[in-house]
This record gives sequence, structure tokens and C-alpha cells, in this order.
Amino acid sequence: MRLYHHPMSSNARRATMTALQLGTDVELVFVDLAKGEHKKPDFLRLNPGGKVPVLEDGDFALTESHAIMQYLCDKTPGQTLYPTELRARADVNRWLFWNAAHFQSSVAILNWEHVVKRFLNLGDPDPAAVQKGEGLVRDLGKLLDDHLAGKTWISGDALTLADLAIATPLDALDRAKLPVRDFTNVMSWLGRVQALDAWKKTGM
Ligand SMILES: N[C@@H](CCC(=O)N[C@@H](CS)C(=O)NCC(=O)O)C(=O)O
Repeated sequence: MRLYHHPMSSNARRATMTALQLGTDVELVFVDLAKGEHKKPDFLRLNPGGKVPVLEDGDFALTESHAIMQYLCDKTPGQTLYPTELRARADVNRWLFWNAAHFQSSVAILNWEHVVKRFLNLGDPDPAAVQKGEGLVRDLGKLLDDHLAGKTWISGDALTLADLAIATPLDALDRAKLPVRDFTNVMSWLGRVQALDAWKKTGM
């Protein structure tokens, strides 16, 4: 299998972390976003949306980082990151959807304003967008912080896909000025994820 990624992409990172954590034999393929490789015909054949990550498994190409995480787990006998018991799996799914629909997209507002715009020379952060992003991330961070009170991991008693999925947008904690440092439960949990080899071996 091949996993197309870029180390600065938190969406790609949740897929590469999952592969590493599972010990899956995947070939990592670097896609140079700065050079526009993701908009070239060869890549667009894999993902017409022109985004990383993409997993290529024989003649099957899968996009969407959360779907890739689930697929990698489903291919791995005996794995524990994605529980098979009905309600335990539903709870992990709930957090994956929460992340995809709310958290990742709210962090993306601040990442765009503080990081990507500067990288692409698109001017200063827009104060209205920053204010909106900060409000969303603070509200969602508070919800996560309350949920994590007295817990080690987000779902159940063990590390799951929920932890890997939700930690990766936080890799932009400082550069995107994410207003979550005061959430002590979130910060302790993040420290546990950051202690994993799969975290240390991915990202920038
Ligand atoms: N919902 C997608 C989002 C993927 C995505 O936005 N990837 C970004 C990098 S973080 C990308 O490739 N952006 C390039 C572009 O849009 O031109 C997922 O979870 O995989």
C-alpha cells in the first residue's frame, strides 16, 4: 500500500500515525504541495479533489483521512485502535465525525489565518476570521476538556483512533495560536499522545 502525504498536513498525519501505530507496511509518498504536485494529472487520478492524504491499495484509492484510518484498522487482524464491539466502535465514530465536522475545520480557520497565509504571502490575518476561529476552537476545546476530566483517553480505557484523529490538528498549537493551552485536561491528554513513537516519527 502507498500513503500519499505531506508532513505539514495534520489530515495526512492522522493517517500516517495510524499506519505506524498499527505497524502497517505502507510506503509513504511525499506530495510536494508547495510545488503543486497535488494538482497534477497523476495525483488527480487518485484524488480528483487534489488533497492529501490518499491511500492506494492495489487498484483502490481511498481519500478522507478518517476513512483511511478506519480502513487501515479493518485490514489489521487483532488491532485495538478501532474497537469492534458495537457501542465502543460507535463512540469512536462519534468522535471521528465530531473532529471532521467541527474541530479540524475550526482549527483550520486559525491555521489558514496565522500559518498558510503567511506561507503563501497572502497578507495579514483577517481579524474577523481570527475572532471567529478563536471562538469556535475555545468552545470545542472546552467541550473536549470537560469530557477528558478524569480520563486518560477520549473513548474507553485505551488509545483509539479518536485520540489520533483529534490530536493531529493540535500540532499547530503554537504556530496557529490555538486558544487551548488553559485546558489542562486537553494538554495532559495531548502530552500522552505526543509521547507515542507514532507522533514523534510524523509531522514537521
Ligand atoms: N477532509 C480531508 C481534508 C484533506 C485536506 O484538506 N488536505 C490538505 C492538507 S491538510 C490539502 O491537501 N490541501 C491542498 C489543497 O487544498 O490545495 C481529509 O480529512 O483528508
